[in-house]
Amino acid sequence: MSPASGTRAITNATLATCVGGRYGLLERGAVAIAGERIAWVGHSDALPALPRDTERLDVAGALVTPALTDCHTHLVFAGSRAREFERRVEGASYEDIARAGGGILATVRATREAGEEALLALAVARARALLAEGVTTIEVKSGYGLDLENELKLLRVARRVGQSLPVTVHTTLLAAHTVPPEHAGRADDYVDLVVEDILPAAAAEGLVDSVDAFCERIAFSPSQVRRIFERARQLGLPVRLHAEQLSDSRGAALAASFGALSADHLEHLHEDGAVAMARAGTVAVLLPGAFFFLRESRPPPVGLLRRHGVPIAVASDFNPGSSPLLSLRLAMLMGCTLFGLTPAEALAGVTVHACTALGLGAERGTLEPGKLADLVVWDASHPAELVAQFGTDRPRLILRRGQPVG
Ligand code: DI6
Ligand code: FE
Repeated sequence: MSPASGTRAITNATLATCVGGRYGLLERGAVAIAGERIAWVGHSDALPALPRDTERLDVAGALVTPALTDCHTHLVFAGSRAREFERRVEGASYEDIARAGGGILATVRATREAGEEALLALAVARARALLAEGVTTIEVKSGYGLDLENELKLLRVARRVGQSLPVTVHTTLLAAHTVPPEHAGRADDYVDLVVEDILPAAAAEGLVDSVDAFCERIAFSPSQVRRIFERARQLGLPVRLHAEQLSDSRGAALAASFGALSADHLEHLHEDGAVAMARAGTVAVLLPGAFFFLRESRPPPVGLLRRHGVPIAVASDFNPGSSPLLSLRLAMLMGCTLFGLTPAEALAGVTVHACTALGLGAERGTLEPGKLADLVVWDASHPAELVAQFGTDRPRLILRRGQPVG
């Protein structure tokens, strides 16, 4: 139950405010919450006078961070690709399997057959697992429908996830994930369909918060992506891009030229791409789950991103084919062990920079007055403990818009 004044105060906390992309540690810190928003952040001794019925919680030194944001997931799909993993372990590559009609298309077949309610049940269970580890904002892509009816179906399911659980869902239209079977060998015709039908229809239904594409040899060329981004721009929708995952297609620079919110993966990024991203304020979203599961050997150029001041986010990329990783906490750890991120970068990558990658930075991602009171009290006393441990602890308390979750 909420106090009548809607005021809460968490005191005696080790705060990691994440302001400026650093830990922003404050020992013996306090956060006052009025309604949905953070009203005050500071030292517990300096807490201003609050209404008498304020609900106070002394957390005895426990760590408090902004709630986590998973800014890249493919949460809505049916079917399993475990048999494909068997083939990959025996030597087939991800690209071989895709070219032979497996890969993304295998999931498209299963997803087209599934009804909206069945897909919703699957997606809600997945989102619940993320929420349990402190994730209250989730980006959800379409991309396993690949025709008008089925792409809209996936986006509707994504929106309904946000109505079924206390999480905020950012929907992304990824109709240009791969060329569907009915357009095999006619990628440009499929891009026509995306540009003329799917994108405007999804936008008209209010189902699209941003537009993504897979820019890759096995998917769409930069000129095809450009057509999709131009349409998105006409419709006033921000863009993001799967870029430089398996090869260098110069997708990051293209995305930056459209002021993209993010460019994601980036294993094969070159310096000109990093420079363009820095200038455009495009966030680099690193996806160590896909790197790990595809047994890649070339990590994204983190040094280059740092040198040019590109903000770095980390996400799960949860999907059935390249990253069946339903844990943002583990993605943080893998960002450190596989890509050389520091734990501070990993935390910033799932809070402040992840929110910027969704265009939500003004409202979320740090502990600051005026922001939404989405935060987590952890069974930990330092943020490095959130990273240097896996498969274990859970949040002690999750607040979303000032209200306890669960
Ligand atoms: N890159 C990826 O890693 C995922 N999509 C993409 O564009 C893979 C999705 C899948 O294999 O199902
Ligand atoms: Fe992805």
